[in-house]
Amino acid sequence: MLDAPQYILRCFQLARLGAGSVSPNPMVGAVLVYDGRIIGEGWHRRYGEAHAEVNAVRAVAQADRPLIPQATLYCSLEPCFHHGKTPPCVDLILEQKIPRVVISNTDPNPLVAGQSIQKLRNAGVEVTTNILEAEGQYLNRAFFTWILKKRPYVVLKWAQSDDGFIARTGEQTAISGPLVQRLLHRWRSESDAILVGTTTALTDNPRLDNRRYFGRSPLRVALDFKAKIPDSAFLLDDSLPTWILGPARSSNFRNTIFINITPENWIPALLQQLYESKRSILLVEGGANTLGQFTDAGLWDEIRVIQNPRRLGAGIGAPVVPAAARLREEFAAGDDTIRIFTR
Ligand code: AOF
Ligand code: ZN
Repeated sequence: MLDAPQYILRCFQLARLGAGSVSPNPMVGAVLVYDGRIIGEGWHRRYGEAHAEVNAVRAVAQADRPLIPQATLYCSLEPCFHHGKTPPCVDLILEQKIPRVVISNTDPNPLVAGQSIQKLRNAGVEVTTNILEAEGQYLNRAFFTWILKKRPYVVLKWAQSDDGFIARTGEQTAISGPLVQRLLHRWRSESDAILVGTTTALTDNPRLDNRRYFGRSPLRVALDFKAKIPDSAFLLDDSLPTWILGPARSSNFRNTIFINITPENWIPALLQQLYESKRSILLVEGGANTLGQFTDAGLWDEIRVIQNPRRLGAGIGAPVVPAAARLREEFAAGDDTIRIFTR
């Protein structure tokens, strides 16, 4: 098992290719190895479509097919046990007579939850588990939260100046540089929903779409308890699926839904609605008041702070990173430094 970590790392790389396309499913990668050579690899590409293991087996060349019953299957997640949108991967492994399986994470989905590992072992398959388990959990932190807490994974994001301001008061203020703009749109493409408060909707008139990266745009969500967002705002242009938390408007909308949630307790109510509509990652883009409500309620899983070296001198103060936050990643993009905290 000395080689196990490198093949599991390869599974993680493959899994990551599903980012933005598979939620609320996990990102999963699988690699088939015979005698130190990868003979097949695959990943879960799109929600509702084939699982990683199926794609790895399909990828094996005709000439290598006879090697499958002597190969080792590496999976970033325990193979599934259930008939979901696809047949159980555990049965595929038994049909293909794969003799050894190496897994990073046990699948926390109650429909799986160790049952596949047991079934494989009962059938005489050699199973090794928990290889790079912490790394696997970090990769699929949104999925683990979704399954175990039955709510979306909440990501708070803001950009701040060197002197700790997120904007000049009352005007749209560019804080971070062009490379970060692209990264932000990548984050949007990997989120299922994106939220702003009323003040941000009014001062920035944001589109909240993904137009600077590949892939999809998330569901747009805006707080509008007092119906202050003007009809001319991009958020009310009906161009993308949008939830407005506030009173209904009279026009004919096709993509825009008005949700009457009471301003007290709106965060758990919104998270519940997102959960029920199978949206597993919520990105909160501001502003300070809305971000602060999430930190005050303790309802956050991750915080991404973009730090720019310029000074603003005055403006709206950045939210405070809560004491429970733990720095997980730090990297530069142009002049900006990005820090990712989890709990
Ligand atoms: C695997 N390999 O690549 C993935 C798995 O609705 P379905 O059929 O797509 O099933 C979704 C569940 O299957 C998901 O909640 C998780 O437990 C597991 N995902 N399992 O063996 C994969 N994506
Ligand atoms: Zn499966």
